[in-house]
Amino acid sequence: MQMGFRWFGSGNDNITLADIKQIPGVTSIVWALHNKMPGEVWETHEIAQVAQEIKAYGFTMEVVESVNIHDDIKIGLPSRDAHIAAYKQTIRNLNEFGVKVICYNFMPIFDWTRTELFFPLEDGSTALYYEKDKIQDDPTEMAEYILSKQQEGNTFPGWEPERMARLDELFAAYQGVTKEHLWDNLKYFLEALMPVCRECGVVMAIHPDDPPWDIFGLPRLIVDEPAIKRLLTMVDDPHNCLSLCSGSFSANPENNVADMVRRYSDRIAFGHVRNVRHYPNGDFSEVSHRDCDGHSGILDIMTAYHECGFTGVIRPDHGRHIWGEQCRPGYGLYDRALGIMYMWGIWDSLERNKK
Ligand SMILES: [Mn+2]
Repeated sequence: MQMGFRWFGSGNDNITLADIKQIPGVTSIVWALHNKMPGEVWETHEIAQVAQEIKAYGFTMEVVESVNIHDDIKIGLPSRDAHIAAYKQTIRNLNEFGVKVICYNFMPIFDWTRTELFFPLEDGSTALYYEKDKIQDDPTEMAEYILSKQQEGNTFPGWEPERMARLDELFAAYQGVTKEHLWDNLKYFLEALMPVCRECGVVMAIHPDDPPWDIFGLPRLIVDEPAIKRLLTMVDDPHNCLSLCSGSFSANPENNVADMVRRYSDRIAFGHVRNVRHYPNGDFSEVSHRDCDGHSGILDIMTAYHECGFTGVIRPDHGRHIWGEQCRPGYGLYDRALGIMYMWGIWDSLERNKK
């Protein structure tokens, strides 16, 4: 396992590379050009600038999270081919800087969805929370709430205000896009990219839908084990992989993430580790990484990765907001650093006791 940490870039993150360097065992920065809109080519001179900063601290940068997919590709419009051509160019450009894993998602319109970004937990910290009853027919209120929590000057990946301003237009464009259409469009996209991925040795690693069920009448694909199986077999190429997010999948108590790790370890290119607590009414809250604080099964998940001899990058996904830290929702320094130490504690102990 290599330990990664998501960093949003100079001027776009209160956390510095110097801060991250002091977290034990972090060797890899999970990064992106956050000013890029879906569909734009990431130019080499722009990548070079970030690469220089990351490499100056001795970090690797093999995982990008995310290169977002233009809605025209997800909808399956004729203009998708031009966007796919741009995506291929971005893959080639990233490959020049040693990028090997591209995380992306195929969620229509909305990225991760929560109803409360600073929900108070019993210990005085706050965390991201999902109240099932608040996600009904009209997404406007939720979108406005989430955008209102955007920090001055900092981007909010997946919630670009430019896209959110066109919500009605986007919903209209997705009218008639069924789950099967969305699967077809994902297949079309991946099949188009595979030759470039093979040529460059870069893998596409899809992030599951968060939460893993349909919202606002929009179809969602990567929600459970049968969906993983369908994804990996419909484009059966070692460059078609997963970013296995324990928190996303385990928001549905039916999903067993440790089993997913064991079953698909050869196609997991990148891991997000996060713990989720379920409430009986279907709501869920994010919690600390400690196994007993939630229901994701962090001990089993880490054990499964260890058993499989996982050598890819794992990062703590979201953390709570603790000790008064002012930060992007879910992306503070302190609790993610605690999560890393918890993961290393499990891992080092498994290593020592390895037969
Ligand atoms: Mn995740």
